[in-house]
Amino acid sequence: MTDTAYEPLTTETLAKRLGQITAITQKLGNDISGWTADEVGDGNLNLVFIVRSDQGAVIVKQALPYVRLVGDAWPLPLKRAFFEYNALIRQAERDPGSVPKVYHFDEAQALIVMEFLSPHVILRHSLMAGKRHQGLARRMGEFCARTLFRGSDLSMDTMRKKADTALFLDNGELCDITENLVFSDPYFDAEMNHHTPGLDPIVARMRADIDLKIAAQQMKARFATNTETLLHGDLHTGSIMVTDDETMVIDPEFATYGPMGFDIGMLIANFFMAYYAQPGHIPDAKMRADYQEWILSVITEIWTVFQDEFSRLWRSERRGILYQASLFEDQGDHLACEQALAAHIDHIFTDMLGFAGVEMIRRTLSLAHIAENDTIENETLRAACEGRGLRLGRALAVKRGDFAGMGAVLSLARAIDRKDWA
Ligand code: SR1
Ligand code: MG
Repeated sequence: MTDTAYEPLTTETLAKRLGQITAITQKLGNDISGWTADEVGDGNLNLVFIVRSDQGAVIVKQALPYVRLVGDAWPLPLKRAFFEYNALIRQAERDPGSVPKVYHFDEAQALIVMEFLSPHVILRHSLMAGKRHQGLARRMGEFCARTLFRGSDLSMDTMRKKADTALFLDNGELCDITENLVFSDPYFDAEMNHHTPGLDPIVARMRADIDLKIAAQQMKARFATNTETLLHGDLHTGSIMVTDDETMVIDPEFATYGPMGFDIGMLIANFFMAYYAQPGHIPDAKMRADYQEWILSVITEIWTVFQDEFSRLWRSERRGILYQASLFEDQGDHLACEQALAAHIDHIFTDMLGFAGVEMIRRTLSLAHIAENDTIENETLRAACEGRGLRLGRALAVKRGDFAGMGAVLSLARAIDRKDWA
C-alpha cells in the first residue's frame, strides 16, 4: 500500500488499496476489477475479509483502533497486529503447518494477509453442530507441546529468550484485557459483566467464596509474573479451524510470554464448556451422551499427546537455559533428567487445571461469553448448562493441586453433568 496513515479497509476500498501488493496479486491476479471482498469477522476485535478472484482467495485481517465487541468507547492499540504477525511466524517455525501461511504484513495499516483456509470452519461452530474431527486432539496436543516447549527457556538460549520476552512485553494492553476479564471481573460486580439471570444465586455464592477469589488471584499472579514460554494467549475453540481431518490454529494476537499451562488450560476449558452446553444443541439423549463422551475423549487425548510430545522434545531438544544436558545426560544421570521432566509435567498439569477453571468461570460471568451457551434460547436450560460449567470451573481453580490425573478430572466433570442442580 502506498498510503501509510492508518485507515480501516472496507469491502469497497480493499481491492484498490491492496491491488499493488505483489504478495497478493500473486494469489489473486492483477485484474482487481474481478476481486470481491466479504467482511466475515465474527470475533471480538478485528476486521476480517475474504478476498476472492477467479484465481484464488486470501484472508485480510486488520486491527481496529478499538474493541469491536464494545465499540470506540474502548480504544485498543493497532500494534496487536504486529504481535499476531510475530507469533504466527514463530508458531509456523515451531510447529510447521499448524497456522495459516502469512503472505504480507503491513505494520502501519495493522493488517496481515494470509492463507484462506478452505473448507475449514471454526471449531466452536462445529462443536455446536455435533461434528467430530479426526486428528483434532492429536494436532492440538502436538501444537501445544511444540510451541510451548520450543518457545521456552528449555529450548532458547539466554539472549534470544530475553530479547523475545522484551519484544512481546509491549503487548501489554492485550494482557491487561486478559488480566481483568479472566482473573478479576467475574469475582465482583464489574461494569461489563453479564450473566444469565437464573445464575444469580450461584454467582452470589461465588463472589463470596474466599477460596475461589484467592485461587483466581493466584492464577492471575502465575499469568502476570511468569515468562515461561511464548503463549498463543487466546487458545479457545474459536481460535481453531477444522475440516473433517485437518486442524489449524489462528488468531494469536494475545501472544505474550506466560506460564506453560495457560494455553492448554484455556483449550480444555472450552471443550468442557462445549460438553456442558450439549443439552442446548442435541435433543436426543443417547446421541448427546455419545457426543459428550467424544468431547471428553478429545480432552484426554490432548493431554496424553501433549505429555508424550513434550517428553520427546525434553529428551531430544533440550538445548536452552534450563536443565542443561551438562548437568544430566552428559553425566550419565538419565534418572534425574526423567525425574525433572515428571516434576515439570506435574506443574504444567496443576497450572492447566487452574487456568481452565478461571476460563470456564469468566466465559459465563464476565464480558466475553461463548456461542455454545449464548445460542441456547431457553434461559432455564442455558442457566443449567452454564451452572454446571461454573461448578467444574470452581473445583478446577480451587482444587487444582488435588487431582490425581485427567481421569479424576473427567470423573468429576461427568458427576457434575449427571446431577440436576436446580
Ligand atoms: C475485549 S476482548 C474479549 C475477549 O475476546 C478475545 O477473544 C479474548 O478471549 C478476550 O478475552
Ligand atoms: Mg481472537
